[in-house]
Amino acid sequence: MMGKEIEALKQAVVNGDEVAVPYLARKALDAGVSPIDILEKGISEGAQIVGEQFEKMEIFLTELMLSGEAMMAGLEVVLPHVKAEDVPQRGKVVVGTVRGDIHEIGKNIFKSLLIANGFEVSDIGVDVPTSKFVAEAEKIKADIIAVSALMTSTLGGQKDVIDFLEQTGDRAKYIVMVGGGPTNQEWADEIGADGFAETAPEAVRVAAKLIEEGRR
Ligand code: B12
Repeated sequence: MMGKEIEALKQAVVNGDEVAVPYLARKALDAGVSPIDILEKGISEGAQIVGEQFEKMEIFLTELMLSGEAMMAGLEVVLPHVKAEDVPQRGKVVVGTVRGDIHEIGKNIFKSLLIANGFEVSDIGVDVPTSKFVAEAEKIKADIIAVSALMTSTLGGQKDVIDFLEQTGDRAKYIVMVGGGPTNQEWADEIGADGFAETAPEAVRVAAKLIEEGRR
C-alpha cells in the first residue's frame, strides 16, 4: 500500500503539481505512512528525478521551479507531523544554507528532524553570509553549526565557514557538519568538517553521536 501512495507522490513532484503533492502527502499520512518515508522516499526521490531531468535539459527552469514549489507545499503538510519525541535536550544547532544558494528543502527537513529528536535549532535561512553562521552560534551558544549547500558553485561556502572559524580562533568551540546534494565524506574530510551525512535521518544520528563524543 505504501508503495502506491509514495509512487503517486513522487510522480506529482516530478510533474510539479502544487495541488497534488500536498493532497497526496496528506493521503499518505492518513494511510499511516510515516512522515520520514514520505519525505525521503516521496519528496526527496522525486527531487532527485527532477534534478536529473533538469541537468539533461529535458525540462526547463520554469518546470524546475514548479517542482520546487510543489515540494515546499508538500513539506508544509508533512513537517508538522514530524513529532517532537519526549527526549532530553541534546544540544543546540545552527542550520543554514550558504551564501549564494537559496535551496532550502533539505535544510528544512534536517531542521524538523533535529527538533523532533530533542535538539534546539536556530534556522538562519538561505543565502547566509559566512560570518552569520558563527555570530549566531556565539549568540545561542550552539554545539553544532550545520551548513547546507546544494550546488557545486556554492560548496566552497562550507569551507569558508570553517576557515572563518579558524581565523577567529573559534574552531574548537563548535562541531561543524556539512551536507546537501554535492557534498560527500571526502569533501567533508578535505575541508576539516566534523560530520557529514547523505540524508537527514542519518544526519540526526551523526549529530547525536558527535555531541555524545564531545567532539569539537
Ligand atoms: C528544488 C530545486 C530547486 C528549487 C529550490 C526550491 C527551494 N525552496 O529550496 C529552485 C527552483 C528555486 C531551484 C533553483 C536553482 N537551482 Co536547483 N534544484 C532543485 C532540485 C531539483 C532539488 C533540490 C532539493 O530540494 N532536493 C530534496 C532535498 C530533500 O535534498 P537535499 O537538499 O540534498 O537534502 C537532503 C540531504 O542532502 C541532507 N541535507 C541537506 N542539507 C544538509 C545539511 C547538513 C549539515 C547535513 C548533515 C545534511 C543535509 O538532508 C536532506 C534530506 O535527506 C535539485 C536537484 C538535486 N538533485 O538536488 C536542483 C539543483 C540543486 N539546482 C540546480 C541549479 C543549477 C539551480 C539554479 C542555478 C537554476 C537556475 N538556472 O536559476 C537555481 C539556483 C538559485 C540559487 N542561487 O540558489 C542544480 C545545481 C547544479 C550544480 N552544479 O551543482 C541542481 C543539482 C539541478 C541539476 N541537476 O542541474 N532549484
